[in-house]
Amino acid sequence: MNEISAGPKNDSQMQSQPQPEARLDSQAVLDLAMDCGFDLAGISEIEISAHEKEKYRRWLDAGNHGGMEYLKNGLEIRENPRLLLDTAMSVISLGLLYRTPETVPSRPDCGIVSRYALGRDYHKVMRGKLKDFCQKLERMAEKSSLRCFTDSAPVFEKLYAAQAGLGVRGKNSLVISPHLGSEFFIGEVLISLGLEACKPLKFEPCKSCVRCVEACPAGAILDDRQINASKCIAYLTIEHKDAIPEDLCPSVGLRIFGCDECQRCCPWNRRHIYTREKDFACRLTPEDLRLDRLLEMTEEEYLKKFEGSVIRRAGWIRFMRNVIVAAGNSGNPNLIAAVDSFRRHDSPVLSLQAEYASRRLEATTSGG
Ligand code: B12
Ligand code: SF4
Repeated sequence: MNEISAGPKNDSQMQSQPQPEARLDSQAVLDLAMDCGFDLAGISEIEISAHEKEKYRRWLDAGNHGGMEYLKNGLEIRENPRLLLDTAMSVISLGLLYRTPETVPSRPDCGIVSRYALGRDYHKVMRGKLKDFCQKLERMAEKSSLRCFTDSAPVFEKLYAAQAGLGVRGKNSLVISPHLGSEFFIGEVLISLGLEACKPLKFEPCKSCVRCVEACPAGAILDDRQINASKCIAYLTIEHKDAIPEDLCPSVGLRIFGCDECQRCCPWNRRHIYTREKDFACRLTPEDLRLDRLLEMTEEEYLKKFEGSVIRRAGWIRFMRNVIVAAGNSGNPNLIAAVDSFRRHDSPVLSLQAEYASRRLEATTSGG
């Protein structure tokens, strides 16, 4: 395994004027994060600028969030994170790399699962690590109050991570670290102490590069480091509740959970630097992802197969919907009967999706 460079650890990245209320050495906090197994760590102030708030509201107003109403409902907390911890002064952002040397080789008869979902559910892994970090931090800063999150509260995780110097936002909207690329999860700890903040990195990852914009099968990447989530395949296969609209199905291809295209093509992800986290080791093989087998999978089998995996969070209906879409895109005539059988399914999501997929399979396999 290659050595992973730690996040901002040296004093030169700290702001010159420590805040008067700081009672904890920021460098000690960053060192503790590394000792707890995180790959990146940084500290920022908790305030969100009016410009960011406005930008986010405009993104919502344009309908880019699709059906993710929680992004709208959590607006008040996002804009005022002290509603999560009223004494919070600083945010400690933490990054955990998930890139593994092994992935599932692509095969035309198999569905594709995004890299972040190949191992143990990252919420569980991050939660365990954050808990350990917070317990140790509490011992260092006895009278402080802490709360930690990872994808579990309306918090601008990418924004804080960028402000804390973990990386810089790329055109695909993700935070790219000059050391690790973008294949890392973000978690954060809100703390009642005013810690000395790190400086954002002076690093421009994208410049004139448009690889991700061109590679995105859904044309979902907008200007200004944002995406139209309602078209993004990760949204369609994970968050979207209903049948995937017929016109968007071709872009999904064989992807049955998430999408990696805008990261796979990114030059910052080319380095052979891998996670140290054993729980992220790939648990799936091509045999697990054979579309003919998945089309026959019962809910019980699904729950068993994906126990401990983030895939289980989608639920059987959404997952089978994705398998039906992929089967429809496969051009494999052997899957027609299995797809057709879902047209009479009690779930309107599955029956409608099967109708679209059957149409597409018939058209592609009959040369029409
Ligand atoms: C909703 C959501 C999604 C949605 C929407 C994604 C999106 N880009 O908005 C969907 C379902 C599509 C999605 C997909 C994925 N997601 Co997601 N997702 C989230 C979630 C819960 C909220 C993101 C959000 O607020 N989006 C709304 C947009 C408008 O917000 P924003 O992009 O942060 O932009 C705001 C500011 O940052 C600012 N801003 C914009 N541009 C710039 C530029 C500069 C210079 C600055 C300073 C600020 C700035 O303006 C905006 C408004 O203020 C976060 C967790 C969290 N709580 O943050 C994870 C999160 C962003 N997802 C993550 C991951 C891993 C993914 C996937 C890679 C999973 C996969 N393989 O399928 C894909 C990647 C797709 C992509 N290109 O974004 C990670 C990203 C880690 C990283 N290194 O960046 C996060 C942080 C989860 C985590 N805890 O690790 N996701
Ligand atoms: S995850 Fe896939 S669909 Fe979404 S923006 Fe990236 S390349 Fe496009």
